[in-house]
Amino acid sequence: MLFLITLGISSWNPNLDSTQPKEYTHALESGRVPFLPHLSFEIAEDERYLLSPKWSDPKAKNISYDPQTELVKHTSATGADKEAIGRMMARYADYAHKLVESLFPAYRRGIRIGRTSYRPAEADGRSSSVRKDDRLLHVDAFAASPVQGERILRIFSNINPDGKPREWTLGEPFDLLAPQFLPKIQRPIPGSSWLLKTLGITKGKRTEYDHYMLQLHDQEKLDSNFQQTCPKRFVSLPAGSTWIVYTDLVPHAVKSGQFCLEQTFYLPVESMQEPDLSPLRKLEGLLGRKLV
Ligand SMILES: O=C(O)CCC(=O)C(=O)O
Ligand SMILES: [Fe+2]
Repeated sequence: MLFLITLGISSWNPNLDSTQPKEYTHALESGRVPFLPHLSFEIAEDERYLLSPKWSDPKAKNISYDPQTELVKHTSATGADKEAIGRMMARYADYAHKLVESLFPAYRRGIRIGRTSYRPAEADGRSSSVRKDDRLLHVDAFAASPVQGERILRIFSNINPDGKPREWTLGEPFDLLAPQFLPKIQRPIPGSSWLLKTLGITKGKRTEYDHYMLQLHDQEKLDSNFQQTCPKRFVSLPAGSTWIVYTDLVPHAVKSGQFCLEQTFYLPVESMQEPDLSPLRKLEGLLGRKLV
Protein backbone atom coordinates (compact mmCIF):
# COMPACT_ATOMS: atom_id res chain seq x y z
CA MET A 1 0.00 0.00 0.00
CA LEU A 2 1.25 3.49 -0.84
CA PHE A 3 0.36 6.20 1.61
CA LEU A 4 2.23 9.48 1.93
CA ILE A 5 4.10 11.18 -0.87
CA THR A 6 6.60 13.58 0.69
CA LEU A 7 7.04 16.95 -1.06
CA GLY A 8 9.96 19.21 -0.12
CA ILE A 9 7.92 22.39 -0.52
CA SER A 10 8.30 25.24 1.99
CA SER A 11 6.15 27.97 0.40
CA TRP A 12 2.36 28.31 0.19
CA ASN A 13 2.82 29.64 -3.35
CA PRO A 14 5.64 27.46 -4.72
CA ASN A 15 7.12 27.55 -8.22
CA LEU A 16 7.07 24.05 -9.66
CA ASP A 17 8.77 22.37 -12.60
CA SER A 18 6.45 21.89 -15.54
CA THR A 19 5.97 18.16 -14.99
CA GLN A 20 5.35 18.27 -11.22
CA PRO A 21 1.69 19.41 -11.12
CA LYS A 22 0.58 16.50 -13.27
CA GLU A 23 2.53 14.03 -11.18
CA TYR A 24 1.26 15.46 -7.87
CA THR A 25 -2.32 15.57 -9.11
CA HIS A 26 -2.09 11.95 -10.21
CA ALA A 27 -0.74 10.89 -6.81
CA LEU A 28 -3.44 12.82 -4.96
CA GLU A 29 -6.26 11.50 -7.15
CA SER A 30 -4.91 7.95 -6.75
CA GLY A 31 -5.42 8.20 -2.99
CA ARG A 32 -1.95 9.13 -1.82
CA VAL A 33 -1.50 11.86 0.76
CA PRO A 34 0.88 14.68 -0.25
CA PHE A 35 2.84 15.35 2.95
CA LEU A 36 4.75 18.64 3.23
CA PRO A 37 7.03 18.38 6.27
CA HIS A 38 8.58 21.81 5.64
CA LEU A 39 5.40 23.76 5.05
CA SER A 40 4.31 25.31 8.30
CA PHE A 41 1.63 27.86 8.98
CA GLU A 42 3.21 30.66 10.99
CA ILE A 43 1.38 31.96 14.02
CA ALA A 44 2.34 35.58 14.78
CA GLU A 45 3.66 36.47 18.25
CA ASP A 46 0.46 38.34 19.11
CA GLU A 47 -1.65 35.34 17.99
CA ARG A 48 0.00 32.81 20.33
CA TYR A 49 -2.66 33.34 22.95
CA LEU A 50 -5.21 31.95 20.48
CA LEU A 51 -3.58 28.53 20.90
CA SER A 52 -5.76 27.46 23.79
CA PRO A 53 -8.67 25.03 24.06
CA LYS A 54 -10.56 27.66 26.03
CA TRP A 55 -11.64 29.28 22.73
CA SER A 56 -13.64 26.23 21.66
CA ASP A 57 -17.33 25.93 22.21
CA PRO A 58 -17.88 22.82 24.34
CA LYS A 59 -20.85 21.86 22.15
CA ALA A 60 -18.84 21.82 18.88
CA LYS A 61 -15.81 19.88 17.67
CA ASN A 62 -14.22 22.78 15.81
CA ILE A 63 -14.20 26.51 15.52
CA SER A 64 -15.39 27.24 12.01
CA TYR A 65 -14.85 30.09 9.59
CA ASP A 66 -16.63 30.74 6.33
CA PRO A 67 -14.37 32.51 3.80
CA GLN A 68 -17.46 33.62 1.83
CA THR A 69 -19.24 35.39 4.67
CA GLU A 70 -16.13 35.95 6.88
CA LEU A 71 -18.14 34.69 9.88
CA VAL A 72 -16.54 32.78 12.78
CA LYS A 73 -18.75 30.22 14.54
CA HIS A 74 -18.58 27.76 17.45
CA THR A 75 -16.16 29.67 19.65
CA SER A 76 -16.35 31.02 23.17
CA ALA A 77 -14.36 34.06 22.02
CA THR A 78 -16.06 37.42 21.60
CA GLY A 79 -15.06 40.91 20.47
CA ALA A 80 -11.39 41.46 19.61
CA ASP A 81 -10.45 37.83 20.41
CA LYS A 82 -13.05 36.50 17.99
CA GLU A 83 -11.82 38.94 15.34
CA ALA A 84 -8.24 37.76 15.87
CA ILE A 85 -9.33 34.12 15.42
CA GLY A 86 -11.15 35.17 12.24
CA ARG A 87 -8.02 36.88 10.86
CA MET A 88 -5.84 33.86 11.58
CA MET A 89 -8.35 31.52 9.92
CA ALA A 90 -8.85 33.84 6.93
CA ARG A 91 -5.08 33.85 6.38
CA TYR A 92 -5.05 30.06 6.51
CA ALA A 93 -7.91 29.85 4.00
CA ASP A 94 -6.04 32.16 1.65
CA TYR A 95 -2.74 30.24 1.94
CA ALA A 96 -4.45 26.87 1.51
CA HIS A 97 -6.22 28.17 -1.61
CA LYS A 98 -2.91 29.39 -3.09
CA LEU A 99 -1.29 26.05 -2.31
CA VAL A 100 -4.00 24.01 -4.01
CA GLU A 101 -3.89 26.25 -7.07
CA SER A 102 -0.09 25.93 -7.35
CA LEU A 103 0.15 22.19 -6.78
CA PHE A 104 -2.96 21.26 -8.79
CA PRO A 105 -3.37 24.04 -11.41
CA ALA A 106 -5.91 21.94 -13.32
CA TYR A 107 -8.32 22.52 -10.40
CA ARG A 108 -8.25 26.33 -10.66
CA ARG A 109 -11.40 26.57 -12.73
CA GLY A 110 -13.64 24.12 -10.91
CA ILE A 111 -12.58 24.35 -7.27
CA ARG A 112 -14.87 25.88 -4.66
CA ILE A 113 -13.68 26.90 -1.23
CA GLY A 114 -15.62 25.57 1.76
CA ARG A 115 -15.25 26.05 5.50
CA THR A 116 -12.05 26.56 7.42
CA SER A 117 -11.76 24.80 10.78
CA TYR A 118 -9.55 25.38 13.79
CA ARG A 119 -9.22 22.46 16.22
CA PRO A 120 -7.75 23.67 19.51
CA ALA A 121 -8.93 20.69 21.60
CA GLU A 122 -7.08 17.41 22.12
CA ALA A 123 -8.37 15.01 19.44
CA ASP A 124 -8.23 12.04 21.76
CA GLY A 125 -11.04 13.41 23.89
CA ARG A 126 -14.56 12.21 24.48
CA SER A 127 -16.87 12.02 21.53
CA SER A 128 -20.64 12.41 21.56
CA SER A 129 -21.48 9.44 19.30
CA VAL A 130 -19.83 6.73 17.21
CA ARG A 131 -20.94 8.39 13.97
CA LYS A 132 -19.22 11.63 14.95
CA ASP A 133 -16.09 9.94 16.30
CA ASP A 134 -13.24 10.73 13.92
CA ARG A 135 -10.90 8.48 15.93
CA LEU A 136 -12.50 5.65 13.96
CA LEU A 137 -11.45 4.95 10.37
CA HIS A 138 -13.84 6.47 7.84
CA VAL A 139 -14.20 8.23 4.53
CA ASP A 140 -15.85 11.63 4.84
CA ALA A 141 -19.50 12.23 4.04
CA PHE A 142 -21.60 15.04 5.50
CA ALA A 143 -25.09 14.13 6.67
CA ALA A 144 -26.52 17.65 6.41
CA SER A 145 -24.53 18.93 3.43
CA PRO A 146 -24.78 16.64 0.40
CA VAL A 147 -21.96 17.07 -2.12
CA GLN A 148 -23.93 15.54 -5.03
CA GLY A 149 -20.86 13.80 -6.44
CA GLU A 150 -18.33 16.56 -5.82
CA ARG A 151 -14.99 15.69 -4.27
CA ILE A 152 -13.99 16.65 -0.71
CA LEU A 153 -10.39 17.87 -0.66
CA ARG A 154 -8.88 18.94 2.66
CA ILE A 155 -5.65 20.66 3.68
CA PHE A 156 -4.44 20.14 7.26
CA SER A 157 -1.67 21.93 9.16
CA ASN A 158 -0.42 20.91 12.56
CA ILE A 159 0.18 24.19 14.43
CA ASN A 160 0.98 22.64 17.82
CA PRO A 161 3.33 25.04 19.68
CA ASP A 162 4.92 22.32 21.84
CA GLY A 163 6.12 20.08 19.02
CA LYS A 164 3.38 17.48 19.50
CA PRO A 165 2.63 15.45 16.35
CA ARG A 166 -0.90 14.74 15.11
CA GLU A 167 -1.28 10.98 14.90
CA TRP A 168 -3.45 9.45 12.23
CA THR A 169 -4.12 6.02 10.85
CA LEU A 170 -4.85 5.47 7.15
CA GLY A 171 -6.86 2.52 5.91
CA GLU A 172 -6.75 0.37 2.80
CA PRO A 173 -7.69 1.80 -0.63
CA PHE A 174 -11.29 2.63 -1.54
CA ASP A 175 -11.21 -0.07 -4.26
CA LEU A 176 -10.82 -2.72 -1.56
CA LEU A 177 -13.06 -1.04 0.97
CA ALA A 178 -16.16 -0.22 -1.06
CA PRO A 179 -16.86 -3.80 -2.25
CA GLN A 180 -16.76 -5.01 1.39
CA PHE A 181 -19.44 -2.59 2.53
CA LEU A 182 -21.68 -2.08 -0.52
CA PRO A 183 -23.55 -5.40 -0.14
CA LYS A 184 -24.61 -4.30 3.38
CA ILE A 185 -26.03 -0.99 2.20
CA GLN A 186 -29.69 -0.75 1.19
CA ARG A 187 -30.94 1.52 -1.56
CA PRO A 188 -32.42 4.81 -0.35
CA ILE A 189 -36.14 4.74 0.44
CA PRO A 190 -38.03 6.32 -2.50
CA GLY A 191 -38.96 9.92 -1.69
CA SER A 192 -36.50 10.14 1.23
CA SER A 193 -34.24 12.64 -0.50
CA TRP A 194 -37.20 14.97 -1.17
CA LEU A 195 -38.38 14.60 2.43
CA LEU A 196 -34.95 15.32 3.96
CA LYS A 197 -34.68 18.47 1.89
CA THR A 198 -38.24 19.62 2.57
CA LEU A 199 -37.82 19.12 6.33
CA GLY A 200 -34.59 21.12 6.20
CA ILE A 201 -32.50 18.15 7.40
CA THR A 202 -30.24 18.43 4.37
CA LYS A 203 -29.04 21.57 2.64
CA GLY A 204 -29.89 20.52 -0.90
CA LYS A 205 -30.77 17.13 -2.35
CA ARG A 206 -29.19 14.00 -0.86
CA THR A 207 -28.41 12.16 -4.08
CA GLU A 208 -27.94 8.40 -4.27
CA TYR A 209 -24.20 9.09 -4.26
CA ASP A 210 -24.54 10.98 -0.95
CA HIS A 211 -26.65 8.15 0.44
CA TYR A 212 -24.03 5.51 -0.36
CA MET A 213 -21.13 7.63 0.89
CA LEU A 214 -22.92 8.44 4.16
CA GLN A 215 -23.76 4.77 4.66
CA LEU A 216 -20.15 3.82 3.92
CA HIS A 217 -18.99 6.39 6.50
CA ASP A 218 -21.46 5.15 9.13
CA GLN A 219 -21.01 1.41 8.48
CA GLU A 220 -17.24 1.68 8.73
CA LYS A 221 -17.44 3.51 12.06
CA LEU A 222 -20.12 1.18 13.47
CA ASP A 223 -18.25 -2.02 12.54
CA SER A 224 -15.94 -2.65 15.49
CA ASN A 225 -14.57 -5.82 13.93
CA PHE A 226 -13.59 -3.86 10.83
CA GLN A 227 -12.02 -1.12 12.98
CA GLN A 228 -9.91 -3.65 14.85
CA THR A 229 -8.88 -6.00 12.08
CA CYS A 230 -8.65 -4.01 8.83
CA PRO A 231 -5.17 -3.31 7.46
CA LYS A 232 -4.04 0.17 8.48
CA ARG A 233 -0.96 2.29 8.68
CA PHE A 234 -0.08 4.63 11.52
CA VAL A 235 1.27 8.03 10.48
CA SER A 236 2.76 10.71 12.70
CA LEU A 237 2.30 14.23 11.31
CA PRO A 238 4.78 16.55 12.99
CA ALA A 239 4.12 20.01 14.37
CA GLY A 240 4.89 22.52 11.65
CA SER A 241 3.84 20.24 8.78
CA THR A 242 0.99 20.27 6.26
CA TRP A 243 -0.78 17.43 4.42
CA ILE A 244 -3.43 17.18 1.72
CA VAL A 245 -6.10 14.49 1.53
CA TYR A 246 -9.08 13.54 -0.58
CA THR A 247 -10.95 12.55 2.57
CA ASP A 248 -13.88 11.10 0.58
CA LEU A 249 -11.47 8.53 -0.91
CA VAL A 250 -8.83 7.84 1.75
CA PRO A 251 -9.99 6.12 4.96
CA HIS A 252 -8.49 8.08 7.83
CA ALA A 253 -8.77 8.45 11.60
CA VAL A 254 -7.22 10.88 14.05
CA LYS A 255 -5.76 9.18 17.12
CA SER A 256 -4.31 12.14 18.99
CA GLY A 257 -3.04 15.67 18.55
CA GLN A 258 -3.95 19.21 19.47
CA PHE A 259 -4.07 22.46 17.50
CA CYS A 260 -4.75 21.92 13.85
CA LEU A 261 -6.04 24.09 11.04
CA GLU A 262 -8.01 22.58 8.18
CA GLN A 263 -9.41 23.96 4.93
CA THR A 264 -12.08 22.14 2.91
CA PHE A 265 -12.50 22.45 -0.87
CA TYR A 266 -15.10 20.97 -3.22
CA LEU A 267 -14.30 19.92 -6.76
CA PRO A 268 -16.65 18.68 -9.49
CA VAL A 269 -15.60 15.26 -10.78
CA GLU A 270 -15.30 16.68 -14.33
CA SER A 271 -12.58 19.06 -13.09
CA MET A 272 -10.35 16.18 -12.03
CA GLN A 273 -7.34 15.17 -14.11
CA GLU A 274 -8.65 11.57 -14.05
CA PRO A 275 -12.38 11.58 -13.24
CA ASP A 276 -12.48 7.77 -13.22
CA LEU A 277 -10.50 7.82 -9.96
CA SER A 278 -13.39 9.55 -8.14
CA PRO A 279 -15.50 7.68 -5.57
CA LEU A 280 -18.52 8.63 -7.72
CA ARG A 281 -17.25 6.78 -10.80
CA LYS A 282 -15.98 3.87 -8.70
CA LEU A 283 -19.34 3.40 -6.96
CA GLU A 284 -21.21 3.80 -10.24
CA GLY A 285 -18.98 1.09 -11.72
CA LEU A 286 -19.65 -1.27 -8.83
CA LEU A 287 -23.41 -0.65 -8.79
CA GLY A 288 -23.83 -0.47 -12.56
CA ARG A 289 -25.90 2.71 -12.61
CA LYS A 290 -25.68 6.50 -12.35
CA LEU A 291 -25.79 7.89 -8.80
CA VAL A 292 -26.29 11.61 -9.44
O1 LIG B 1 -8.94 16.27 13.08
C1 LIG B 1 -8.32 15.51 12.34
O2 LIG B 1 -7.10 15.38 12.39
C2 LIG B 1 -9.06 14.69 11.29
C3 LIG B 1 -10.52 14.51 11.56
C4 LIG B 1 -11.27 14.06 10.34
O3 LIG B 1 -11.65 12.93 10.21
C5 LIG B 1 -11.56 15.02 9.27
O4 LIG B 1 -11.27 16.21 9.41
O5 LIG B 1 -12.10 14.60 8.23
FE1 LIG C 1 -12.77 12.66 8.35
